[in-house]
Amino acid sequence: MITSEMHATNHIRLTFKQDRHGLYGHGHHRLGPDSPDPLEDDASGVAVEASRPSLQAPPMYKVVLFNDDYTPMDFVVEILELFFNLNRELATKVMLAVHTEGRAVCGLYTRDIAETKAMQVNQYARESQHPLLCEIEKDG
Ligand code: TYC
Repeated sequence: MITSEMHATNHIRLTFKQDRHGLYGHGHHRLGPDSPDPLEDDASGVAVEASRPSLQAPPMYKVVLFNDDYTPMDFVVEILELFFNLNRELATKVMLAVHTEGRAVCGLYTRDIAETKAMQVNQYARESQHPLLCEIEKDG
């Protein structure tokens, strides 16, 4: 199985003497005279440091579809095909799950994508004069 850690690479962060002087001010030394800054390369004025790879996966959001008594089943199937890339068979199953259970998850995405999908679904439903409701929920 592929995990996000397998894609992690070590990056090199460059900092410049000028930047660090800017942070702490000239003449304000954090290190004593006998302890040269291990990050500083005096010849070039460039300090090189391996930054820690960021391994956190982004929070994920469920896109949830809710049942109502008026939206035609065919329209819900069309929505699931159009916005969630489900084939006819799977779209029909998810639509029936919403119809019988009251709600169902149609996809799991990062926040921006989940918000956009829910917005597109609600917009298309309103334009088509159906009360179909789509919301997002934080996963976990
Ligand atoms: N309950 C609707 C009907 O009987 C069908 C429906 C399914 C509506 C899923 C909304 O998200 C929904 N026509």
